Amino acid sequence: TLAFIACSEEKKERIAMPTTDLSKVSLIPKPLKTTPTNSAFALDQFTAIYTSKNATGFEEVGTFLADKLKSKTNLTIPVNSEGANTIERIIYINQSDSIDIEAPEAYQLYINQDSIIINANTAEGAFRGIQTLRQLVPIESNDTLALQKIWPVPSGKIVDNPNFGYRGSMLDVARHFFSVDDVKKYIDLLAYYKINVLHLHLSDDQGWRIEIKSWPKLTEVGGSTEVGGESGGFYTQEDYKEIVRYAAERYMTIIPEIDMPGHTNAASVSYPFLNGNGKTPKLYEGMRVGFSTFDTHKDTVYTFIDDVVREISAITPGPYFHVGGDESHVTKKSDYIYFINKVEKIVQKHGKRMIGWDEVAIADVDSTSISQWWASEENAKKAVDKGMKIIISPAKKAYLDMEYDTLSKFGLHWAAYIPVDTAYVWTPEEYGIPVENILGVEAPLWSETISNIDELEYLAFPRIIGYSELSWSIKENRNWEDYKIRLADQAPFLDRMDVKYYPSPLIDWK
Ligand code: TNX
Repeated sequence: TLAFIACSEEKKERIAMPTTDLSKVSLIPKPLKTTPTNSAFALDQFTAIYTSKNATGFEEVGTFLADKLKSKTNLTIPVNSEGANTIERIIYINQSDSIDIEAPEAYQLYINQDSIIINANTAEGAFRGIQTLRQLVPIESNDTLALQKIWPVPSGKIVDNPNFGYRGSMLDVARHFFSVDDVKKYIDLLAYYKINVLHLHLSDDQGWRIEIKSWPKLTEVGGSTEVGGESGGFYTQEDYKEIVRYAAERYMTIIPEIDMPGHTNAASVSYPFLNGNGKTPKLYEGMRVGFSTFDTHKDTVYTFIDDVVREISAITPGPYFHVGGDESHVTKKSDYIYFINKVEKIVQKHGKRMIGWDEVAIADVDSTSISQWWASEENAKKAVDKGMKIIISPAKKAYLDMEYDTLSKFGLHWAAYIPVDTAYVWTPEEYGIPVENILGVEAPLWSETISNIDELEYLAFPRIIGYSELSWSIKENRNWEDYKIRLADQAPFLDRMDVKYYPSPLIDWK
């Protein structure tokens, strides 16, 4: 038995023992069910990881865990090593068909004194489970109670499964471009909080950000600018594939968005035949919305769109293609409907499900298409009437580009000021959209006012952590007073990851 478990209360206080009460660890998102047994597993140099070997992906999950534990504790924990006779404690990551909840992302975590067992139906579930384990490992080792350093992990059982299968974030790389490395850093942080979708807003009036081999001027011309006149940028298809691969390694789906028929100035500057607003398109570096449109009547416009959707779909393993469809203020309503109807067919032809901002529900869209609700309740209702699934992204609650308050360094406030509590205290199921229609929650980060990763992090963190809990944890497990303490405890992780989060005065940061 480990000495530290038996040590006196007095001694515990003196050495500031990390808790052995599993229900007291600051986990985000909060798991479905936690049962503490008030002892601990001593993570140390005599620990090894073993995984199912015949089930796809489990060994990689084990290796991912070992890497993250290495950077947190500097321990080198072997994965599936044979004949290691110094091993005293084992972390098992198993494929199992007999866990309490049958679902792709469900997992069960048992922490005992000499073993940790993570059981999941799929490697995806195991991956979510190891994020919980990463959060359970204390930052500081205990150096006084054994000869070796130990990181005590409180014992007990966790049964977990997400409330929503779609837990998303959107990044606007069009208004300002963000490098592949920036996107990877963001993906890493999102994955730690179990977010499983990253929607990339790849085109807008100010920039076109993805290489299309059959239409090279899109990036040569349309990719050359951004808001404020800086130099823009774009992803080559190889860059994009690398983002997709990196996300997939973290069981995260990338959703590409090509916004149309509005928000298309950059495309129309590159190929003026696309333009339908009657003016000569010029590169645009401002922040206005709603002035551009494709010419919805030309066959060549649809040939162009077919090429774009085909090339992007071919390098996108996920099931979705987002066509934007928002704020097409200079497209006639009948033209808009005609356009969305045609584009939906193109998306389907290339094997994807169409997603559009809530306006697309005014067209004759299919029930298999998805509406992303951001503003209009009337459009949300239309989508429900059409049997569509809906992604919940209300601007007043879930827009990461809204200012925290009047002192905010970045952001806009056309929808609302969104302090950290407002971002967290709401219920996706309480907007009158039937639960069966809700696919999940997504928090969009528009980038008119941010141009580098530090500024991105200022707007996204800490609010995105709250959206992770809003989409993963059930309502009964969410509570602001409890959450704000758990959020404060994220500071050491965020600091270690060099995240320039907004230090909200509502939180008593550690
Ligand atoms: C509205 S939300 C937009 C974006 C802007 C954003 C700024 C939506 C579908 N369209 O074009 O970037 O507001 O907050």
